[in-house]
Amino acid sequence: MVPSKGNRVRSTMGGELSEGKDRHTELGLKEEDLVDMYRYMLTARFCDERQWALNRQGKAPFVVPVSGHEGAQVGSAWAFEKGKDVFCPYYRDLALVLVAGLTPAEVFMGLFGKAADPSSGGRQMPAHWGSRARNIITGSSPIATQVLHAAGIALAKKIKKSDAIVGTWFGEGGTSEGDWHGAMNMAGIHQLPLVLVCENNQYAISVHESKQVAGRVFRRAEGYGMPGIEGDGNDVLESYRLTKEAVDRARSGGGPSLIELRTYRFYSHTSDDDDRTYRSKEEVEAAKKKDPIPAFERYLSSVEVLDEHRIAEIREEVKTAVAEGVKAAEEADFPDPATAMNNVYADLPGEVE
Ligand SMILES: Cc1ncc(C[n+]2csc(CCOP(=O)(O)OP(=O)(O)O)c2C)c(N)n1
Ligand SMILES: [Mg+2]
Repeated sequence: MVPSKGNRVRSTMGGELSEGKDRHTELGLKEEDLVDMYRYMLTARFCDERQWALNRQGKAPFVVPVSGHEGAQVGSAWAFEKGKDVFCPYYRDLALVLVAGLTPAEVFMGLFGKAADPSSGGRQMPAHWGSRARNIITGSSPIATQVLHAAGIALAKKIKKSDAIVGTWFGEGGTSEGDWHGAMNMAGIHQLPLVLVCENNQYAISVHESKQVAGRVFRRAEGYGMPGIEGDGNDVLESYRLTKEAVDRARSGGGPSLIELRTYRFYSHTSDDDDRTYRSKEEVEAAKKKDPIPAFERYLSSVEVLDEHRIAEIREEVKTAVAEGVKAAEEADFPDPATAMNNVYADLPGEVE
């Protein structure tokens, strides 16, 4: 179904994947795709748990948790073509960059600031992933700047008549930024091959959505001449379906789309935040009942793709792969101090008096 401009398309799942109904075949997804999607969701979750523990052990300076967002990220990322399309993520997109091609070892290289970090050789802030080989554009820290980068890259793709498209991801807080509105405006005017995905987790650090957006995020699309679509981000298949429609539209010259995927983050904003100061334990517990991972496990069981035994095996396999990634990154070298000024100055400045 292709929504008309500004139309609302509602997910019918309400945080629960419908069971016993083969939705994935209708979406053109094979059983192998489903198992891979599940593995990526688990990989992100286990990386998150490890990085949080490493932070508390004093081994990782700064961590941005993904837990809760895995359905929205894996589902939306799955709609793009790896090796061709361009990914402009934000700091919460750990599951997304894994789908785009980063390995757990590379993620932890970045976290520890090791030389083999593909984002920057250990120079970027953690969670600002990038990889030239995978078309992942490392972001700037001011929120929503990646949306402008994405619009610029999409304009270049259009001018060059490339059939590659661009995806960009951001939180609902990011949609208050001037950069976001500028990018939306350019995308609409030039009908850019761009898919904009909002992971609405209801908070921008401590600021609730009700103090951030007077209306609804997806409705903002209408003002910029593009379809605005809302869906359940805890439902990985729904996230895929809505994004795939937008990707197909963008690739066939139909212009940009804004997709709002509603979800929740289970931990604090970052390792430097304490969410107990602005939301209740009960609210967090209620949100965890809609955890996208057990919801997908129930779906996989109901369509007989995975049984309980196989789920337990895959969980162990993924946990081991993540632990190996952590170990490889822990053992890797830090950058040579002599390279500290590489890519900073064309000519090294003289000594400062
Ligand atoms: C321009 C700018 N203002 C403020 C900040 C501080 N800041 C970092 S993340 C963040 C919250 C963003 O929330 P949202 O876009 O909803 O994404 P979420 O973290 O919830 O996934 C803020 C205010 C910043 N990095 N850049
Ligand atoms: Mg948010």
